[in-house]
Amino acid sequence: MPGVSFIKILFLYPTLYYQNCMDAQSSDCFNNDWSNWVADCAGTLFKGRFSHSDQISLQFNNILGLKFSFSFMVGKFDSWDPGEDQLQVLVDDAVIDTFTYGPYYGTYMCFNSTYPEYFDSKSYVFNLPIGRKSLKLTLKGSFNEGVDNESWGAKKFTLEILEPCVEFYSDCNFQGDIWRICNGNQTSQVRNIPFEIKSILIVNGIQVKMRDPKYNGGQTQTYTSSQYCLSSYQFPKYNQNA
Ligand SMILES: [Ca+2]
Ligand SMILES: [Ca+2]
Repeated sequence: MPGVSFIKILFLYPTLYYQNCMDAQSSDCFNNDWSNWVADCAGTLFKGRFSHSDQISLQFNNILGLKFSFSFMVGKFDSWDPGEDQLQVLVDDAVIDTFTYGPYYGTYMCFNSTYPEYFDSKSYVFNLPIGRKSLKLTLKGSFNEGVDNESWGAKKFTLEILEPCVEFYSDCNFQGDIWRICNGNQTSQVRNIPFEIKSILIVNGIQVKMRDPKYNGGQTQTYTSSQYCLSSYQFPKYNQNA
């Protein structure tokens, strides 16, 4: 078993992984995440407007964690009818919430002047299976009339990793054997790993520190982003046969 003198992983909480369209007039509301449709309701930009069976999704790859928090603000525009019209939130195609509002719920702000608007903050905590490296979030509408009568929008998308993981691999580009550390604590300190580390998958907000007396003059190496090919990180017990 090869020895690494020192590996320390610092998990900083919460790990804010993704944000989009956070402010009333954020310019990134116009990027292509989720959708390139943008609507302005009384000075507040939303992705939208959507109606009928419109749905929007965002796929996250090379994301690592056991527990996540997803939040957004929904804009209910005009005449939503309970029992007919609804919006669903899906994680990897599994529905985690379904909600609706009444046609006269809210205050009159924009679009059809007969019906009011309502801005509502939504937040969800969910788990992913260990080893999963991708995540798809979807907002899926079901409305029987068009945007002139009833529609929705969304903004303030935020994805946080509540329980992040780090994965070490025996080959470059996240291939080969996997050695994984997930932690709900602030730090994790490890003294033995099962192979020479060739690549490391690290999400934003995590620091991995590694040290060995015979490597790099015993200096601590700190990594704050994924390492695709650590060709130089030869631990002593591997070097002896090189
Ligand atoms: Ca209206
Ligand atoms: Ca309807």
